[in-house]
Amino acid sequence: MKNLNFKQVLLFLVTLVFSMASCKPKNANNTISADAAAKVYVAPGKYDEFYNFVSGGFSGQMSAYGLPSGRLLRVIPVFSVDPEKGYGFSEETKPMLNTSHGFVPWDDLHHVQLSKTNGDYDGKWVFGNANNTPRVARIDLKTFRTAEIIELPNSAGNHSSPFLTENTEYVVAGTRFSVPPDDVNGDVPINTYKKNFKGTLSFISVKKDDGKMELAFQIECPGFNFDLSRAGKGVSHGWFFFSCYNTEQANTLLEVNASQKDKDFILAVNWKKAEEYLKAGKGKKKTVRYAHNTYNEKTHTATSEIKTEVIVLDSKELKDLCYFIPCPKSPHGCDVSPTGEYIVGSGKLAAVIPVFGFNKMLKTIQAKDFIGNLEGIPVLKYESVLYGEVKKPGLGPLHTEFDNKGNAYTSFFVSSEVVKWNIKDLKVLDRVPTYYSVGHLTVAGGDTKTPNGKYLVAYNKITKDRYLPTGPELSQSAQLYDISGDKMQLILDFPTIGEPHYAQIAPADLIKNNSTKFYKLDENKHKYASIGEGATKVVREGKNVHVYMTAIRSHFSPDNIEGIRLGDDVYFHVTNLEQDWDVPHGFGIKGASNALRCVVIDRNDVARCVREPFLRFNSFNMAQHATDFGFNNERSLHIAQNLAHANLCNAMTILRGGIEIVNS
Ligand code: K7E
Repeated sequence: MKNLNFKQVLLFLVTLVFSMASCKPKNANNTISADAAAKVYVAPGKYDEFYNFVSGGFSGQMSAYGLPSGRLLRVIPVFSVDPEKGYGFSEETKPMLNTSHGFVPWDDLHHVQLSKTNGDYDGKWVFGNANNTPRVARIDLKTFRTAEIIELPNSAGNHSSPFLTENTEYVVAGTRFSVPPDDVNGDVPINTYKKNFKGTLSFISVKKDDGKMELAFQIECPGFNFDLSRAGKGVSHGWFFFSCYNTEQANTLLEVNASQKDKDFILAVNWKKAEEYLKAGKGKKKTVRYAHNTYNEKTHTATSEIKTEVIVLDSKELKDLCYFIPCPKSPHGCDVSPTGEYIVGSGKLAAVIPVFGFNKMLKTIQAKDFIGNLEGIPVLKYESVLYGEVKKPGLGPLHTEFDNKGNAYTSFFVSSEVVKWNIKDLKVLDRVPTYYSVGHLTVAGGDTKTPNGKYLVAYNKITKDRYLPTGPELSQSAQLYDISGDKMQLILDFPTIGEPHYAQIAPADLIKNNSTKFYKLDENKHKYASIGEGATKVVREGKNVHVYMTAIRSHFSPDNIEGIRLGDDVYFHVTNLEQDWDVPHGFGIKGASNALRCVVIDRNDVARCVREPFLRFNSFNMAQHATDFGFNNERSLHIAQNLAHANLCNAMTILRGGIEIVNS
């Protein structure tokens, strides 16, 4: 939500925000009743009931928590390098971070989405978007690893992303900012914004069995800003809804100029129709450049391919593909109820929450009840599509999710609260404060056809007074509410990694039994794998020396490497021989830029770890002290340090003066 429109909210309501942030209710602690501790207590050795997948925002990672305990289980590296897992350091994983602009080892992982079958989570994958250099990632929930990343051309600020259709037919990603096309016609002056800047919606197909993504097609829309989106489901399956703002198409001072109009829009897209047009050959091939990166579980190696073409459908020319629904001031969240009938628009600057009826929308289209036409797209009459408005809900509505009893829960950024309301009669039923300035919220299964409805988590922007201070910057914050009763009850605060934007909650049973325990050694197809200690060797190829090495607790083989000469590039390919759950090993070399960081702690991965163009020594001794291995959260560090204390470091230290080790 750190976008221009929030700046505008802050401009208008700055005093109010400050007063909200500083007026922590005196009895805040008392509002938590005595049974809260029991509700979140998960006894040592017991499992949590849910996984909570949380976006890491500017950390570029995703994290998995257990609920209701709030225990951090794993940080999953996606768009940023991660020394704990070697991601982005080992030669095997570097291609995952390749883009058409080269190696981009950072991004803002903004929203997460669990894969769905028949509108419910199926526990196979979780997707995340990169906001900055537009990308979509697929994480495999068998391994909790990033399996695939696809870059998106014709996009900038990939914010209304990644949202999924009800059978994961498509991951959909709308561009936050309209941009000129990526092809040769893209070099245009800003004063031609209205003519040349376009908003592009990307549809990425997902293969049912292995999840393989392809950029199936894009829809070129008017140059508006597409903020968030949700797929239709149930009755509205086949449609997609995008909130859009800056329909003024301003290109200066967006904080003010992009929110002049009384109403912006929700764009309704008939993607089944798009498929028909595609089949009928109505798409146009456009020249672009985007990276498509895939991690292969057999070779334990990622590859990056640059693709150069995309098929684009033009919303201006193709009838019945897109419709605009007017929506009060700068809609942000755009959420669809479990039945698919109700579409909730949350205008950040609006005083009401409009709820649209899907069937009313179809009737309005049928009756051609239009109030105009914008660049070839019919604009429907607000009153005809509107089911009703939630009156006086709060200030700054952002996001809405649903429970299993016909209720909706909306987050309010400015008034710092979660408001529960009934979908049918649109009456407000309950409100609870958040501490403070909540962004997204998530209900267990809250965007599915059958929400679980037991818990709600609010992801906050401000945490003053909630945790021990940590200098000028405070911890990020999540707050867990029990929503099983009539009244919502705050039961836990827990910090998160990075800025949590969106998150989703899935039953643990859906995921935990499918967890991969280790990679089978005889299935390892890595080019430099050593299957067993007997297969280890040192091979010279001109100036390149390949060390085929194995690691098993707690021994490297070979443990002496001789014959290295000045000017050689030495590659260490380390195969982990362990065939048991959770026995990773690390590898590092003192003084190497990747010594502490590029540690191969993958189960059976092989890594070409270090390249040394200025080698000044001619022998390694790989002996280790067996008892020195520390198998804990800081594995990589421990093992690297242990190596430094082992004989290896002696060889390195003596000759340290001239050693410079760089990544290849
Ligand atoms: Cu509302 Cu960028 Cu999804 Cu933040 S976003 S809150």
